[in-house]
Amino acid sequence: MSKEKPVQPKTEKSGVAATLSVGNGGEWHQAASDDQPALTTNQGVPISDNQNSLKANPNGPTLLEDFILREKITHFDHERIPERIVHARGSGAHGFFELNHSLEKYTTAKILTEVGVQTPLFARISTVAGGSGSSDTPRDVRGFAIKFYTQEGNWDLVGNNVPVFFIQDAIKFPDLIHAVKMEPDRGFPQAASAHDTFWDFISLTPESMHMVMWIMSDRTLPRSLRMIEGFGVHSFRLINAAGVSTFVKFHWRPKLGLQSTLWDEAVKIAGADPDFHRRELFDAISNGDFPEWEFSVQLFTEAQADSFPFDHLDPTKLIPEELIPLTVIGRMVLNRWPDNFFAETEQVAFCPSHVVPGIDFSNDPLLQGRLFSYLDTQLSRLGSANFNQIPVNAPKCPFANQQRDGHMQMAQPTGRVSYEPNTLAEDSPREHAKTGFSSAAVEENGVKGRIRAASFADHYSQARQFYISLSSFEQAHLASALVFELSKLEHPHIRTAMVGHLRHIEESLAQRVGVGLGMHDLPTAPVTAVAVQQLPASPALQIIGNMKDTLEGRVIGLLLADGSDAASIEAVQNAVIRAGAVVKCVALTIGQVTLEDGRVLDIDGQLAGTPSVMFDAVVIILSDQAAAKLAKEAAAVDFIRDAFGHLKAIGFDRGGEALLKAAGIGSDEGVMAIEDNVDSFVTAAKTRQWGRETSVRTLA
Ligand code: HDD
Repeated sequence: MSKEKPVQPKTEKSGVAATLSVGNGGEWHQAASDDQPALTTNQGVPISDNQNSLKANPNGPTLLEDFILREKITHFDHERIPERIVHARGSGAHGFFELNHSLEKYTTAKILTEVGVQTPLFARISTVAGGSGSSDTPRDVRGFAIKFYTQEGNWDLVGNNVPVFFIQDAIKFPDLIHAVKMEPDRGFPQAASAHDTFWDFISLTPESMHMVMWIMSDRTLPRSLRMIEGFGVHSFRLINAAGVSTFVKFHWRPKLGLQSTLWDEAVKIAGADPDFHRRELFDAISNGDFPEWEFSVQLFTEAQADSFPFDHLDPTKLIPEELIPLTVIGRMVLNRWPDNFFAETEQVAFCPSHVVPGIDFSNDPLLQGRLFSYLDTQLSRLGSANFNQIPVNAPKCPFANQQRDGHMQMAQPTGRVSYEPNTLAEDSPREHAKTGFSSAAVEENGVKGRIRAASFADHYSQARQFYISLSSFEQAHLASALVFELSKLEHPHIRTAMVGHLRHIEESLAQRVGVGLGMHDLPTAPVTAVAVQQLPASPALQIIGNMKDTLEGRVIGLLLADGSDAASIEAVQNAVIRAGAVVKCVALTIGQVTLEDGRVLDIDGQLAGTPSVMFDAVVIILSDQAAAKLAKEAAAVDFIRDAFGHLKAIGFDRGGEALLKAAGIGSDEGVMAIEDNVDSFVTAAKTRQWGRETSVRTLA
């Protein structure tokens, strides 16, 4: 549990019955008292009737004269702005960054040199492909964008939860996104990559193979937005006081550890609660259980970079931690949900080009293109070059220049001078050579052209390295994900091309996927420009091997009914809460249940609307009669079968055991009587029962 003071959402006055009066047409008017603010138009004119438009007579036409109606409807008609072309669905929160290790040797950026200083920030975590109303749990990359409001201006670190990208050059981005978005003639699928156009493009883009391994892995099925990593992806530069620059990669690691769902679980969560991730983040922040990430850097010199077996300017490559270790330099805490979703989460405008003195770009061609794209996008999305004046986008340090006017200008500069240099306004802003932003003094030479560096030619070695680094369970999930996605294609030649690529990554993977797709012979692998290197495994890339031994941030579901045993419930609640998790009680109906000792217990969720996919582990505590009744309820049987199928720990008492039997659930290490055994249940709940998987599912 975080130590920071909880920030509760503003409480609404609830339960106060409205005083209503009835108008001539039977419509209700809510009576206002003198101390309530007057409802007005946007011009401040008080409104006397907000229920009826102005009519020529009681049954007559509405009058054009009704400026109140026209203003209200016009404003409503313009309430939407274009959603982001990518990353449209996102959740944001305010927080702070605190540095605990100075990088003064490498940079002048105060945010990276002043230990202990808390820099305010706004974070937005998103899916990529779906529209703003799509669900939270598709198989998709998560965007991980941070706007730091530093003392020296805003720094936007616009990354993903995957450290590499699909393409090496920004000129390919519109094609990539057109391919993954819903197909233009039919308008589907929404928020899904399992369709022909995506895999057609990918099969013709071998540079995407490393990213393909990541997106087909469990990384793209996060259990919670609090349980994902974040990566700046590109190499950036830090510049120190002497003007010397060092390359840097940025990493975020979640305090709660990495955790993913299974595919079947993610699909069912999407139905049970399409806002699963957003709600979870909202609840955590509202409860003072603040999400936290460690911020780390990988620092390396040009000479070190030259010795890597890949080009670090190629965004389809990562730098294994075994090669350049991570140095933890600070932490990010998210501690305040926005007051208004549109004003903040929707209008926040991130641009990788927003950097501060002491931080600079590298020549990564994807980053170079991004430096143009985001500013351009904000102009069309927010409609004005003055988008920086929207509170969530405005710097929190002083800012002043001679830029003027434009749509929706909020500032009202005074005086006759709107240019620099000048002699007429001594107090007007001036350039400061010493403290102002300077680019790294990098020498450039060579022949101009539309060129791809030869050092970008190796498309398979790191894809292979990622695959062989995974645990056997994760490898199986990845293979099954490929089978699922490719099985959805109408055009078999795309499947064939993809399996051909897999042969360069790992023959056994190609074999698994080929068999899963019903192929008799594996297709020929495509030609490669360079030989695939046998890079060593990097265990840091696993999820399962790196899960944290904790129940913090997890939720345990108790299936109860009238007559459930109070002592068992209490024992589970105490143990689970001690371990840092939350307990939610589920019963056939919402309200309360009366326990066997006569006490009443509040119920958090109604069974049909609260399936076990909402929980990390479950406990079934029932009287014999309740068990017999629930055995006839499909929702109760599914609750248990899904918990078992999703490899969760299941605890039970005697009645619970009867229901397990009725659901046809056998026993294994993760299914246990809780009597005298609550601690073992808590231990089992911290992980999935991986050994069970092959008994419930045929994996590729
Ligand atoms: Fe991008 C949004 C991350 C490549 C063009 N991108 C966007 C967001 C994230 C990323 C997290 C959402 C920001 C928010 O929450 O508002 N994008 C990435 C990463 C990339 C990447 C990690 C590769 C390493 N993007 C990329 C390229 C281009 C874009 C190569 C164009 C050449 N991205 C955009 C955009 C978006 C965007 C169209 C849509 C909405 C926005 O910018 O504000 O400009």
